[in-house]
Amino acid sequence: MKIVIVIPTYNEKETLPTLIEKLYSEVEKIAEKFDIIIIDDASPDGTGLVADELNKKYHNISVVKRNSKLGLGSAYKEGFQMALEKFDPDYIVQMDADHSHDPKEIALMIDKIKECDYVVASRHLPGSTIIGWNAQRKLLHSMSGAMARKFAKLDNTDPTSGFRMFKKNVLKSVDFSEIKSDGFAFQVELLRYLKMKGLKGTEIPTKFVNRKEGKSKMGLNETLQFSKMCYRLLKNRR
Ligand SMILES: Nc1nc2c(ncn2[C@@H]2O[C@H](COP(=O)(O)OP(=O)(O)OP(=O)(O)O)[C@@H](O)[C@H]2O)c(=O)[nH]1
Ligand SMILES: [Mg+2]
Repeated sequence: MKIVIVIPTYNEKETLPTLIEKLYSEVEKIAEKFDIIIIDDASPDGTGLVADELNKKYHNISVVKRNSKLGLGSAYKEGFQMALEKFDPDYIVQMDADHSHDPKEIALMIDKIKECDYVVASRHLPGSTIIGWNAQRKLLHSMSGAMARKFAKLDNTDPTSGFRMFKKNVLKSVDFSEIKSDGFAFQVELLRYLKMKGLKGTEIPTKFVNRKEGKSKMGLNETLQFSKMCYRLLKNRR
């Protein structure tokens, strides 16, 4: 079985090396072949060069260096398409670089995906935990989750989760030009797109740990983009 893991990065030079090390020890046990795609948006801290060094050590890391900060959703669009064209894997995983998502849970996703089209790691199932968020971050998260459920008509317990696994044919069936969001709102718009196509997802509980190194990229601009997406969905404009 072949897996590709797509990781968008912006200023993650502290977190990336240890994440790649953990991915190796976990994913090597479960996949016959696995590749990692890092989509870096000209990180000023030199994450792109750190990724090149990691590839010299591990040999199966493809580093895409873009010229400017084009957004998380835009990075996933490019990374998913590259995964399909270059590697033709059975499963594609998306995850953050900041250790919020535990590579150990990829094995649980593989067990679950056999019954459905895609799996989302949810922070709101029995057995899930969120470690290290302050009250403001919790509030922002519950508001964005509630808005996603209402405006995108999703029934996911955690529609903004960025830790997911897809079967190859699921992503092959996506026309990425129809997903307008290039920022964090992409996560919700993709779920809505898959739901409208009649594809079925399932959820697994996850242990989500707030980043200890580097800085969050979730800011006012992302919140505005998210609100715009909700408005667009409400008006039923794509
Ligand atoms: N290529 C690329 N990656 C990005 C961009 N914005 C964020 N990322 C990456 O996307 C992932 C998620 O970003 P985070 O800053 O961790 O966002 P978050 O998890 O919602 O926020 P925190 O909970 O505060 O960490 C990380 O791996 C980031 O480095 C971007 O514009 N381009
Ligand atoms: Mg994060």
